[in-house]
Amino acid sequence: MERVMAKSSAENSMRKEEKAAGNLHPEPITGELSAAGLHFGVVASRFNQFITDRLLAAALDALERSGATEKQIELIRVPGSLEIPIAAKKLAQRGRCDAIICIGCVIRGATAHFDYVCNEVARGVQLAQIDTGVPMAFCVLTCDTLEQAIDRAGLKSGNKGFDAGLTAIEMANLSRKLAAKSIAKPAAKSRSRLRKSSLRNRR
Ligand code: INI
Repeated sequence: MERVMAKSSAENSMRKEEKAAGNLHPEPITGELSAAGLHFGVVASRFNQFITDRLLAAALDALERSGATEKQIELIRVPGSLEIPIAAKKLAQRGRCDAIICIGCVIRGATAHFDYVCNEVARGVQLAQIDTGVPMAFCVLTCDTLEQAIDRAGLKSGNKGFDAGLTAIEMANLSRKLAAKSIAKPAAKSRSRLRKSSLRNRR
């Protein structure tokens, strides 16, 4: 009985919170998942290539399924993950890429080297995208074991390369929208539907 009362009081307070949230429903600005008209860079590391090749294949698959052709993609190879940020930054500075996918795989060894490589590649890619304004999808696996890496390159945990491909497409489109002076408003029909639902909520 006590549990039932507690549940209904929790439901009531949730309903009150929903009401308090008001009637504002701003239309979010998002990037589409279409590669049409976009240009992509891919920087892939050769270290642990058994894994990075699988991430690369999945990233390219995501681009292709979203409508990209070979002409829209530039592939750069670097020796290890530590070299990804400089290559990605230089590629971005050439001015052609709408987004860049950074692919690497770091696997923990017996020394502290792993930590240095992981920290620096993450920091480097983040700095590169902030400095250049070109979105960079971070697809550098940082794993304790080879098994964890395999799981993330097409086995139990999906393929992070595919996810990175989609992220690059979405961010490339979003970036173009945000760079434009004006952003297209949502279609008139959906705006009026929004207004009606907000009026209904007010009653
Ligand atoms: N690079 C990787 O991409 N993954 C690793 O696991 C790795 N380990 O473990 O050493 C690695 N090291 C190389 C590093 O990225 C540089 O290429 C190298 O230090 C030369 O600058």
